[in-house]
Amino acid sequence: MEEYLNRHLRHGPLHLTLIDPDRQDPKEAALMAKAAADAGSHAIMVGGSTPERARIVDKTCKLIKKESGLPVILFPGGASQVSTHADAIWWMSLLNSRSRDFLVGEQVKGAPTVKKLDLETLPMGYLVVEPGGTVGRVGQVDLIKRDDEATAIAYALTAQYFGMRFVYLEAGSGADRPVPPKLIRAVKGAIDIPLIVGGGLKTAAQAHEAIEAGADIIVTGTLVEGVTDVRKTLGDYLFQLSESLRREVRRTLVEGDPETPRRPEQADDEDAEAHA
Ligand code: 1GP
Repeated sequence: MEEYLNRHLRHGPLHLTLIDPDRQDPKEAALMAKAAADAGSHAIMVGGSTPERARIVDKTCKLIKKESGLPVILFPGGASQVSTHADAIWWMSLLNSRSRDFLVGEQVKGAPTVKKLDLETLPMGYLVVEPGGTVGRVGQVDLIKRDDEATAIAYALTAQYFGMRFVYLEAGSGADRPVPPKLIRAVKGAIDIPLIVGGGLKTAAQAHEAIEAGADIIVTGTLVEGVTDVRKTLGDYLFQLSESLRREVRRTLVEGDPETPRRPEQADDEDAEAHA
């Protein structure tokens, strides 16, 4: 999985779709994932900040993989959310939490299961920025202030020096304000590992700003929740973000080629120009 992400990152930013298994039944989740795959999303993240029942997580992952063909990365809110049907798990520590549970406790509980299932771990430092939403509250977070670049950089460097291979700046799912581009730029300038940004990226303009500021991977969840035509909504959104994502959309929506995993390196310049 990490190899898949890094290979795609060489061609431009990635988009991941977050699906919370608690918000719909597994069949509906699978249809959303299929539409996200058609629209050009690179992988599906499954998880949420409230403790889902393990069976629902498992069934959701299984159907998503079967229906969409996209890789599934677990985004666990706790140790119970581990599934044998996922390709990998964000092995994350909520670094600005005040709770030992979210720093290391849940991870200690879940590690033996991860070993047993032979799940690939993607070590990630998870940092919650104002407003923070549910994850800020549930995760007992000392929120990073939106204008406090020094603190954000210090946390991001801490993640990198610990050997974590991704940093995630999270404003909270459904946030009314996403992570400010200035904060993204500051963090990106300080670290050498891929930067994930999510929370409140409701418009393509906001996501574009995040990418321009240095986000390597953007995550959206709320954008496709309760939407009737996920394929079109997400396709239109991704088409506006970057040339490499435009190529993904072109391959899927225009060519009708939902085959995965995606290979943006195979899309030639002519394709991109034709739809610029
Ligand atoms: C939450 O960053 C993700 O962890 C997605 O946020 O639901 O606001 O897109 P949204």
